[in-house]
Amino acid sequence: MDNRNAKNNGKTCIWTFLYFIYTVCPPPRLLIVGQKRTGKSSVCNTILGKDAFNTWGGAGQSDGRGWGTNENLVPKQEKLELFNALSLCEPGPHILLLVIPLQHFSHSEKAALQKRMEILTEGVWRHTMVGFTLGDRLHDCSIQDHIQTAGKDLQWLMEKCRYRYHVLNNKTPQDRQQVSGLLDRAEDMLMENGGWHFFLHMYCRLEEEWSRRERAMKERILERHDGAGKTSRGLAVIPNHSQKGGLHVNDN
Ligand SMILES: Nc1nc2c(ncn2[C@@H]2O[C@H](COP(=O)(O)OP(=O)(O)OP(=O)(O)O)[C@@H](O)[C@H]2O)c(=O)[nH]1
Ligand SMILES: [Mg+2]
Repeated sequence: MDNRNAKNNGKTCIWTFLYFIYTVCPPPRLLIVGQKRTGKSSVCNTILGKDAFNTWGGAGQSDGRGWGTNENLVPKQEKLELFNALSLCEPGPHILLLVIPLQHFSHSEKAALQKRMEILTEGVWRHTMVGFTLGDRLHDCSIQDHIQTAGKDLQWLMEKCRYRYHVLNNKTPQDRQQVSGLLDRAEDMLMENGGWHFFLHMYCRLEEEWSRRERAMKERILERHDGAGKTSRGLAVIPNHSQKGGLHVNDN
């Protein structure tokens, strides 16, 4: 945990992202990210088992949440904070713990999150896990029921994260089982990723290379099939924006 941010809420309260780095020695390194007032500091405190970070204000009230005024444009300051957070956990975090309260996850929240994750490239998702806060609000409902009934935006997020999530109730930090469950999940992710951490520079280079190859392949196919994207057998060529950057041929 980088304690440089601890008890420094005068500064951190204006941040839309807040980052705390938790280092279980040795790895995994966790970078905790999320919108304002979603419970990031509380998650850090729960993991640490002590009040290292200030938490105040309404408990996850929706009017206090948000990424800023324009969900489609990520302010420069936010980007700088994000890169700064990444540099604090050099060579890179193993896990990005995305803090999402167990409340309605709206379409605009999804759009805002998507814009921010795009900065980190598509590859960031394989290092991302959702930490649901406000676990105490689940009551009799199971987390699976919540996900199933929460609508397509949360479904989208779950698919992006390959259903890697963990529920936390920060009102019961003495419950150490929830913390060990979270860290176990983080360890599993680390294994799934072959021990690799998130490395922004490398993922940017990979994305450039994938789109370069995709462009080149598309050009070659178009050249071969009189530039219309239609083959002589009537097969339409559809670009595939997946990470592998290949092309699919759709038979219709
Ligand atoms: N009931 C309940 N309240 C929570 C939980 N987690 C956080 N809160 C409350 O939500 C509010 C915001 O929590 P913080 O941890 O300060 O959230 P934050 O994301 O660090 O907020 P900023 O740093 O201002 O962006 C506080 O009042 C917390 O007590 C939880 O699991 N259950
Ligand atoms: Mg905070």
